[in-house]
Amino acid sequence: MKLPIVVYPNKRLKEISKEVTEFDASLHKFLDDMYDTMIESNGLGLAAIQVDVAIRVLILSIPDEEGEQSYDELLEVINPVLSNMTGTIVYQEGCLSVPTFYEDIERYEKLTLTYFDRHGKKNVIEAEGLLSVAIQHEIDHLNGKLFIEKLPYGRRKKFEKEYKKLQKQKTRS
Ligand code: Y12
Ligand code: CO
Repeated sequence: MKLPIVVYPNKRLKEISKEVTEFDASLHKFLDDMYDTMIESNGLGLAAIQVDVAIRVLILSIPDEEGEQSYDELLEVINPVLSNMTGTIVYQEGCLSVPTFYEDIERYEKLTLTYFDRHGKKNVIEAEGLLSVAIQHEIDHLNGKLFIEKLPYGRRKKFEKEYKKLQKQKTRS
């Protein structure tokens, strides 16, 4: 079931999400709904707060070399912790909660992610490149941060002006 996506500047996106303690059927149903929401919205990643649930859950579906997203490659990440961050990478990021806008953002190039899966099993993976960028983008959501907050002052001002203009156009049509 596709869930409604919370869109900037909704204040809910600023909330700090809480740790998951129960790895039960209701969490599994919620993860399935998050997947439907992300795929039907053409997303690569989604955090729970983007569908108005403030828990430390995110999902990622990074396309393969052919640009295909497969359910087998889906990463369900619960209570994530980052370590061993090294290097820098600049990537043009987008977000389903900030529709239509893509901005160059600097992130760590490589990192280690420790997390729990839907059954409460602990996993540790190494990530680099696009996966590393996407993990950092989604963990920022769990801490109430959006990628646009990383923009320098001038670019942020320009973004706010263009975003407001676009919202006005949308309400008129
Ligand atoms: C690299 C950088 C950031 C991420 C985080 C996940 N971001 C997304 O999944 C963004 C999706 C997105 C989808 C949009 O919709 C379409 O393309 C149809 C979009 O454009 C509009 O809403 C008009 C903007 C963002 C992952 C990897
Ligand atoms: Co986002």
